[in-house]
Amino acid sequence: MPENTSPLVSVVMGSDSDWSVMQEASRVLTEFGVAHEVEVVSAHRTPEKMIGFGKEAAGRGIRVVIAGAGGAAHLPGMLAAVTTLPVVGVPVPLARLDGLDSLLSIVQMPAGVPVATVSIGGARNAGLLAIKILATSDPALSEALARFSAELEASVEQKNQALKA
Ligand code: RP5
Repeated sequence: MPENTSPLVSVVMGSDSDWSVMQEASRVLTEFGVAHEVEVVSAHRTPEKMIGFGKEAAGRGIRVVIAGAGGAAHLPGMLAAVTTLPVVGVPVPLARLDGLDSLLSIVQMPAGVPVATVSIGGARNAGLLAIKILATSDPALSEALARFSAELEASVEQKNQALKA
């Protein structure tokens, strides 16, 4: 499926060190032909950029923001505070605490400022969730998702048959 030229999804992360996890979001978006951008935006090291980025994302045509961060992972929540776009949060696991700190930092948002939090390191699912959000108004993407689900189902059955062989 050809990608559109202007990005519909923004994949942002607190540090370039998050890329090894966050690249899975970018990869699945590419698989589905969804135009997206990738950017390092730190809530703590580049706070002014973060606020501007969040405020301007919708105006630039972005429809979903995927934000990954580790440790004191404030980026997804702070972006959600300054944009009306849906924000999907990815807890990035660091060497210490195995990502539980990241998960709790992202998932415990106050009422009124939601972040759709995926599992620790769950960047691929974050990408798929963004695709599902876009597919609510894109029949071709919806059909691609249906094919993807059918292939997933078939792969489980193939493994089942291999076990029995
Ligand atoms: C967070 O601090 C980033 O999202 C990253 O997961 C973590 C560590 O960043 P680096 O010190 O590796 O740049 O803000």
